[in-house]
Amino acid sequence: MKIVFATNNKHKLDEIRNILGEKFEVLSLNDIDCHDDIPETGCTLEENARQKAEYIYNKYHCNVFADDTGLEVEALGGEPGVYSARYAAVKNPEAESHDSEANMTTLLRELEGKGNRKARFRTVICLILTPHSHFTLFEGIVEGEIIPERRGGEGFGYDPIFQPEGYDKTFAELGNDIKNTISHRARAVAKLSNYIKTL
Ligand code: ITT
Repeated sequence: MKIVFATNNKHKLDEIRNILGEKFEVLSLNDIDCHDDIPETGCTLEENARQKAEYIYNKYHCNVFADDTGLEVEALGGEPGVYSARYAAVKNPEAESHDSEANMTTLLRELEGKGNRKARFRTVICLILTPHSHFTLFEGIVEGEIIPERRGGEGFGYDPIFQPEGYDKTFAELGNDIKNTISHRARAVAKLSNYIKTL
């Protein structure tokens, strides 16, 4: 089955292809020649995932899913959450959006002096299959904590400072093979894959 993953993030695309294996032919936005700046203006992960999937469905009428992911830190009332990609820019308008180093620096600064470092990654996937335009949402969560310094060279985004519960290594140290079996995205994708199998 061919399905478009509506993302501009190459790391996410590689992860999903790895997790879904041979069962699906996952096409990127590049593969369908879509170079649009897809709006992501929702106030929740659910709204953003739906907005991205509907944008592609309405324009190309193809099977599509989109995800939105946020890092939710308990002591910061769930921040950066839906602002995860642009956290540094939210706190400092001169900072760039999608700058992982700046985002991590900002988060570590916000957490300075706070005893509670509990956090979770939450992914929401929105799936739309032809010929119907209704959508289905899938959620995946991994609990963990934010460590005070970066560790590890794999993964992307906040991976060097996120240590999943039950492990003494960060996602960036554990590497993609382990991350892809326990991560927020892997859990949401497993639900999506099971759902499609039942159709
Ligand atoms: P698209 O919207 O094009 O899919 P994005 O990079 O904006 O790509 P998200 O909005 O889903 O992706 O994610 C927001 C940010 O959260 C992202 O830029 C990363 O910094 C971070 N992030 C997402 N998934 C992550 C993961 O598995 N590990 C570490 N950080 C992650």
